[in-house]
Amino acid sequence: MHRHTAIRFETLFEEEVYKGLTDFPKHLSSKYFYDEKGDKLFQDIMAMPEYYLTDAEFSIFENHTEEITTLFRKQGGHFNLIELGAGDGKKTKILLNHLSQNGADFTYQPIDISQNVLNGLKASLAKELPDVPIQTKQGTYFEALNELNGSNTSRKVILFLGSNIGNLLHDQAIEFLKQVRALMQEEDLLFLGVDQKKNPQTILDAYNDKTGITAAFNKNILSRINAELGGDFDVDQFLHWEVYDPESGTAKSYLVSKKEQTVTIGKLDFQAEFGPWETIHTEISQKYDDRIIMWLAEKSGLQVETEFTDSKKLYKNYVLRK
Ligand code: AVI
Repeated sequence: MHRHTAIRFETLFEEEVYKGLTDFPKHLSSKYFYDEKGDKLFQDIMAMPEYYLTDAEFSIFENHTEEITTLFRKQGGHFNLIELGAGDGKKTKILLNHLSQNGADFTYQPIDISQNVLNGLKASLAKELPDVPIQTKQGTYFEALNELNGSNTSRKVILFLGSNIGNLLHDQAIEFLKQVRALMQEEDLLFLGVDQKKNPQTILDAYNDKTGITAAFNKNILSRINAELGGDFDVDQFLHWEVYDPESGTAKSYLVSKKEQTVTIGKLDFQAEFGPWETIHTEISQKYDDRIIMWLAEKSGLQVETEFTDSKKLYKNYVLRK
């Protein structure tokens, strides 16, 4: 039975879990994959051979270091290299190293929701690239961007890598890009990493690896509900399922209930009923081509200045301006 009286939620997580599991069809947001265990599983995904995205972006940075850093330095003077959702900074370190060795006047400003991630990044940079000035900001992209903007007038180069934009629906991506644009000056750059449309099988393999790491990552959202909201999901009774539509370029992840079952979520004081093979939609990972990117840029008032790709054209980094 669902509780239909007005419920007071203590956190957005509680509210979204309740709404998502009482909706039809059911859904949960992929932003909740990332607790400590989820962060670790995502690191494992990035290291898998099937997950070509990370290697492709890494190779773009390695093969085009000079051109990319020259673009960043084009206007001269001090600039802030801001990274939205920095993670372990592995790819960015290639650029940081090159900039620092060539005497660029810049400050690296990684933004991440997780202080844990930022501490790790700070420690590894202090060891590997001690000359790079770093200023970390914990928070959501916009809180942190706004704060950085208010406190500093330096030129900005904003990095949004790893096809993170692909986890947003087109409307959300446009809203996001518009908000980034509002914080940009004429001379600022947005450096955007996006996965490309390709052989559909390559995409399905990347999001449904045989070792089951992606399945564990997807199911981690249920484990989180168990741990944080007193849920009793039996994660083995759900199947990780991936589909890819080559026309729209949208990969979608689901958790599929293997049987009729009832799950109690203690903290929310409600029970979610699942029919056999009922789905919970958990994530989209959008794939793009130049036309989609041009359309997104136009809708959000940005212009594509140039782009970089890897030898197999699996992935692209676009440079955008206001
Ligand atoms: C973080 N994000 C860009 C990843 C992606 O490719 O959509 C998350 C992920 N989901 C499954 N595998 C990786």
